[in-house]
Amino acid sequence: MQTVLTQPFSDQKPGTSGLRKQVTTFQQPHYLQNFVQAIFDSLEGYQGQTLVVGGDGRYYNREAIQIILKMAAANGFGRILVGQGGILSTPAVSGIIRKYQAFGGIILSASHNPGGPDGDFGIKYNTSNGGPAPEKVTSAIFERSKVIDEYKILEASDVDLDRIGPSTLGNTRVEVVDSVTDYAALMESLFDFDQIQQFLTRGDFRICIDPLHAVTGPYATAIFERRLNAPAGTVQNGIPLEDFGGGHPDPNLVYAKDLVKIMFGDNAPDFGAASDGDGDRNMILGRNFFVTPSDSLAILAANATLVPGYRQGLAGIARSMPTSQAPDRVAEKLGIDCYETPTGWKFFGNLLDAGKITLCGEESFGTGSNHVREKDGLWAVLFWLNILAVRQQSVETIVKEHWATYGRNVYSRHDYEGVDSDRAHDLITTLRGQLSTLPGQTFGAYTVGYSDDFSYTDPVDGSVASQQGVRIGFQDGSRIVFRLSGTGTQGATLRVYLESYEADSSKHDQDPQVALGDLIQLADSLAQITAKTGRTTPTVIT
Ligand code: G16
Repeated sequence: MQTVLTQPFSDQKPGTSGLRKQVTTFQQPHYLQNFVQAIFDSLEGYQGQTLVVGGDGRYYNREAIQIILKMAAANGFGRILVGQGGILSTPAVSGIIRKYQAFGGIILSASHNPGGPDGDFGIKYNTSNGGPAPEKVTSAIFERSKVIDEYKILEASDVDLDRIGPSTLGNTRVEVVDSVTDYAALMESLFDFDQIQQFLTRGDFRICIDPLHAVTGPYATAIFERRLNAPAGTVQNGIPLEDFGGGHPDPNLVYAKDLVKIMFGDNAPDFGAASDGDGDRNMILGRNFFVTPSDSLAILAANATLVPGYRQGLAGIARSMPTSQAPDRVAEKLGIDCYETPTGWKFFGNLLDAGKITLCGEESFGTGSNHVREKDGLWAVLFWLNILAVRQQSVETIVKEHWATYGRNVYSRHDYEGVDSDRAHDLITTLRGQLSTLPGQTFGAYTVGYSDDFSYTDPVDGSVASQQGVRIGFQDGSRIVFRLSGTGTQGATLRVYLESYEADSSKHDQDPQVALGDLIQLADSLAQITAKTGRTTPTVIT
């Protein structure tokens, strides 16, 4: 065992979901090692315990895993479970931590950010409930990273990550496990696979699944093509590649372009879905039809009792603050609580552990439940397919019937990526300065009802998260939310979330960009987006 002297790096503050940086940053000598040691130094009681390790297969995954295995062994973990080839999706890690009662897990991914030598890499720690470390743990890791002066690592040859089975590293047992088996079994315990299989093999309902050359490739192929017998070729772009084939593994209408072309083309399949780099996000499409993630959560909640794993009903649901209020309407009708949390899956953990919620989701293409403590892309796809197999209607019909019942929360997010960081912070600071004067002011058809910087008090442990996004709510129920992304690695990304409510079903077919036109202009003038960022149009609209 070696103890290596090191010096702290000042930039190891975890963001919305772990530490994300460019690969070249992680490749600096000691950079990854410092952060891993800072994680271990912030934990107590892991000697002899089990650690789960896996990543999304992006460039630098294998090298990072070898370093982490040797450090975990040197630091005294008793057993390490690692995915074959270093591959484990984020929800699969969460499930494995829970199933094997591990102490925690380390996930290597920069999620939807591009990969490759010039792309991004990331690392995050998950606790024994299978969920992302809460803020008090990530803060402790950051504090430790600022003063760290040594780390421990074993001098040993690399573990063969491709061969399933046990080996040893010093006194630590390392088990290379199949990446898919446990996850697929968990899915089969929640959904009616026989009914979905019949539905997919009948010949009149075609699906197309696009893992975007990222981690869900092997999971999707095993579940859809082998277990559910969907035709070969149902899964496209299914081989995980270190650079995701040069693409951007972000399941939205801009980056999932192969799938969008098929689903909005002639003779389109009935259902399409994509997932992101590490398999926790999902995008759901019908034939020529896009389902917003906020609507998707609302529809899953409204139809949950059609699915075996949720037949007993829901304890409650939760959504992140910028997510549309469509799920709130379903919760109200079901007579259950709907919690509003800050952006970041880690904020759902306590609510799930306390049994206060069963389903949760975010506008950022994330949906999940109490089956694990991460959002889960393929779970959402299977949930939709189970509902479709029961209801025997198209995706579009199901969404439109939902709107007819609950009204439509018309929604869009405008992202301005790669904005100069100082300018972006100045924009938010200026907005914060106006918050007290906005209520009561009228802008065209909109009168401000409230304006604040969202603050959340966790109902389970009382912890407070403040400055989580500027909200401006209007008297007619419309909203504009501004916040800076916590997952980007270059400059700043300004996110503007726009929402209005339309009860009249004769207006439900309107293009959201048209329906939200006045709010979009108002957002620009209130925040001076063009003047402060120099941008006239968003980089990505979803
Ligand atoms: C992460 C978090 C999500 C969050 C998303 C976007 O997702 O887990 O909770 O909604 O980032 O965050 P931001 O708006 O700060 O960029 P992922 O899929 O990147 O891990």
